[in-house]
Amino acid sequence: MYLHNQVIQGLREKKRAALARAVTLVESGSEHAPHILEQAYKLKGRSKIVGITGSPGVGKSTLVDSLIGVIRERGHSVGVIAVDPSSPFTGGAILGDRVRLRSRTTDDGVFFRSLASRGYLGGLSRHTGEVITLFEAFGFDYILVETVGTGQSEVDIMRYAHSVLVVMAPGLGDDIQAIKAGILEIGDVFCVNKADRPDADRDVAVLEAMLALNKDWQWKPPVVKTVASQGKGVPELLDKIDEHLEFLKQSNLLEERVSRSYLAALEANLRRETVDLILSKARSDGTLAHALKQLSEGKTYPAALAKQLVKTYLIRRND
Ligand SMILES: Nc1nc2c(ncn2[C@@H]2O[C@H](COP(=O)(O)OP(=O)(O)OP(=O)(O)O)[C@@H](O)[C@H]2O)c(=O)[nH]1
Ligand SMILES: [Mg+2]
Repeated sequence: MYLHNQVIQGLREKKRAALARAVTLVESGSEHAPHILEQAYKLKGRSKIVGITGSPGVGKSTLVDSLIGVIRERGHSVGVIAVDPSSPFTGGAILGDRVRLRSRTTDDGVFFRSLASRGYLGGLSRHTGEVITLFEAFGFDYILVETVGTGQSEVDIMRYAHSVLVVMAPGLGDDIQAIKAGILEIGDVFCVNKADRPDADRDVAVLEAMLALNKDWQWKPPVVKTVASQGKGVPELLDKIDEHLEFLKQSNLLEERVSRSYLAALEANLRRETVDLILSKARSDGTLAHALKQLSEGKTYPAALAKQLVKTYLIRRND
């Protein structure tokens, strides 16, 4: 049996080793990847995809750990994708013995994977959407995608989510800045974590006041207070995430979110395809070597050259 058929069979049988294998093959651009993805797109079901973003150190990973505990207690399965993780996950182990038994190695209902977001072109990894698809094909009830919310590629990753959770924490001065930078627009649910610290209530009030400025919400994003390290407020947070997904379904907005994620995946792949196409043509006809020489002699600059290459190779003469 071909490797890709084996992997797909394994995904159908919910074997975690097959999922791990599939992700590796897709990430490394293996020749098997297109076959696996083709089947995975057919298999994918109804996972709830939750994007989790926020400034460094606000407690996203701790919150994910804690959410895993609650999701498992409710009898659901969960896959976690951490994009560029800087802090480790414990696999739902932080909440004490009750949850510690369900470590990531023994619990079949939990699966972790880390991805690099900046492997290619400095932007969104073209594989993020594909890896999410593999997780969907595996059939997790929830898929949590954690990324540090500091730049455009993180915002891009959130385009794959049905619900976006924005995490903040008191005492991190940059948070109001983050709000200005458009975080307010991308969040469906807001979480003020580290509520055991002073100023949490003030931050909740500030956030709610800012959200109240927009009177046109179809869905007014709720603000939930949590102490992720103790699991406090986390069941309520999951309730709000569930409510948001229910709202999307009721109002027929889920399809919009799904097509937004297809667009993100298409964009990432188009970028790669066009760059590969242009570079290989320019390399084989000698244009690339000439162009690089011109650049080093200061006769042109990269942006102008890029436009020219697109014209040369992508736009047909009679267009
Ligand atoms: N006091 C307090 N500390 C917390 C809470 N949640 C997380 N922490 C601590 O905050 C620190 C950062 O937590 P992480 O979960 O790694 O934060 P993160 O947002 O994932 O960080 P990056 O991935 O580096 O952006 C850790 O030392 C946690 O133990 C909380 O509710 N209260
Ligand atoms: Mg983290």
